[in-house]
Amino acid sequence: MRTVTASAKELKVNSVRLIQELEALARFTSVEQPEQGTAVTRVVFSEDDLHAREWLKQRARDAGLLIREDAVGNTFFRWQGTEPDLPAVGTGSHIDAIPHAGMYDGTVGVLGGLEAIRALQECGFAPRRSIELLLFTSEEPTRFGIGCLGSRLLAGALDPDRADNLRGAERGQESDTLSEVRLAAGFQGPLSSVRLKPGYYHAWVELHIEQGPLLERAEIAVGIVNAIAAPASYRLEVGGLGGHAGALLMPDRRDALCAAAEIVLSIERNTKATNAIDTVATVGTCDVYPGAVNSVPSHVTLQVDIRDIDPKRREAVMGAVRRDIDEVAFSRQVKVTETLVNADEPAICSEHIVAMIAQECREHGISAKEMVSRAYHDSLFIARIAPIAMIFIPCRAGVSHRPDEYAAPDDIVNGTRVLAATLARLAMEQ
Ligand code: HGY
Ligand code: MN
Ligand code: MN
Repeated sequence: MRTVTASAKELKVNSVRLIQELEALARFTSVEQPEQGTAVTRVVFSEDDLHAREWLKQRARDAGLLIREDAVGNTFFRWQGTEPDLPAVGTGSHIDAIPHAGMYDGTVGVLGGLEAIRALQECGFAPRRSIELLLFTSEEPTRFGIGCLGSRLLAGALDPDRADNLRGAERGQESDTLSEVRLAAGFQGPLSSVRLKPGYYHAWVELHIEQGPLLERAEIAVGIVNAIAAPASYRLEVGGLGGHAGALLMPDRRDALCAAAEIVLSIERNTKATNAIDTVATVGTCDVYPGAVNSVPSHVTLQVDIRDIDPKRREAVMGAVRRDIDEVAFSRQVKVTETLVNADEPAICSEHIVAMIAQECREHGISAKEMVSRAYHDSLFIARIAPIAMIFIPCRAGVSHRPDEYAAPDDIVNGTRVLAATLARLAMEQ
């Protein structure tokens, strides 16, 4: 049995198996398929999600991995090392998908991680440190309104009681709490048991599609992430006065949707005013009550997502937006309440692991460049308990969170090969 690091030459990623598994996983969805592309909706703890998890667990069992699920459904697939008591080397990502998303976001990191382990097994490599593949619960904010739910709990970055009482963000209806949903899905135990001890991981590397156009534009095969932008999200409730669309005269109106529209444009204007390419903001949902064509909107709920690699600049944008909100509230006689969902710090990646990935790319003859991740990932929170890095692969035209999201097989295989070689090197470290 080989104990040296798996050399680049001997690593054989089984691309047919990997692409077939990505296609199989994409079928765990109930959403209607478009003419072009592959649409995937897979909300956490939905039937589709639970069936996909069972399918994945069987693939991991077939690879001889030890499986553990925690109280929120984070699932650990461990390849035991020759020194199992040493802190493991981790990799992984998510399989939940926002409505009408694509088939590569997250899944490339989960199935690429599984394939990296199998490629190392098949070339006779024996890791000193265990290598652990992690499937995170609820990376997407779709159901519970906050992203990276599972990794926040692993890193101690979210209060377990607050988490258990999060109510589904399926708008307009009272939905179950996380506690009710996870117990019904079979994940028992207190959420306080989810947190990992510091030092649990020796190192962590996540493989993910770039979800942006830079690698493809530069014709570079691998992005080595050196920092992950800081996300923040808010819920804004705009309370006005409803009424009959015909009888309520314009001077008497306190139209919540018109006020919300001014707020949405303020968010866009103040974000652009930073003239910083790294500052981005999105109002992704707008729920109008009562939502009838002949009724003046009395209440609107906006979910706001704002990110920057510089959290201070992000906060300055929100400060300017709040000043505009005060003016809109006064001039339109509406009441606006702000609820902070999350405001996180950015993550800086480990220079050591970044350099190691760069070396692996050189040895594999794969073009690479360092870059910032503007999307957030579970690695943003794992960075609080372990040294991390991420490996990006190109996605066509930078498209993501859409059915026409696409990553080429060669790029997926390249990323998986670099991941496997990096995990092997890390797993042999003192
Ligand atoms: O929104 C994000 O950045 C991630 O794709 N959930
Ligand atoms: Mn996503
Ligand atoms: Mn993702």
